[in-house]
Amino acid sequence: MRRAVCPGSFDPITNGHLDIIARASKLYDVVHVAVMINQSKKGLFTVEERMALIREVTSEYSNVVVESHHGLLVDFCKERDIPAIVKGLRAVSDFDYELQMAQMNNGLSGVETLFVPTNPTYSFLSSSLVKEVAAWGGDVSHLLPPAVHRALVERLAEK
Ligand code: COD
Repeated sequence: MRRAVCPGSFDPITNGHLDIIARASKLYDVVHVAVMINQSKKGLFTVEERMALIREVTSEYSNVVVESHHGLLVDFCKERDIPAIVKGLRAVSDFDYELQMAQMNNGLSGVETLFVPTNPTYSFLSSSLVKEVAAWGGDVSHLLPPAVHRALVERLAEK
């Protein structure tokens, strides 16, 4: 079984994330989507809500498994015998930090990181920008799966 992980905060999952997960699902037998828990960063959605949204929008990909992890990504990989991390690269600005993480993770455990160039339609897209624009009433419906857009609008209305 060829396994890979797509890690992230996914607060919430965007069309950019989904594009990378869908492409990874064609390359690997099993793709683990890992919602990494960062207790010092309070998200707009709880980890359970993020996982439920990811499950909903990836339901058509039968080889995608959604999980969460508190701790190092390399430990998540070791526990599941995952040799590869798949990351999307949006722009040169992503590269510096992504390269540092890839080298650190490889040095810690030998896990490899594979970079997939983002679909140009989503090269400017991040969860934080989407939340900021939506919070000010901007239309982000074309940047999110419909279920995620609904959840975002509802969550912002509660605030
Ligand atoms: N197009 C393509 N890909 C995208 C897009 C887009 N528009 N947006 C995001 N992505 C991809 C990128 O590969 C990105 O890395 C990934 O999706 C996740 O994005 P986010 O924003 O949800 O998550 P981040 O950047 O906050 O995730 C960082 C991690 C949680 C992966 C990282 O901090 C981590 O591995 N933490 C675990 C603790 C650990 O092991 N630390 C040591 C690291 S060396």
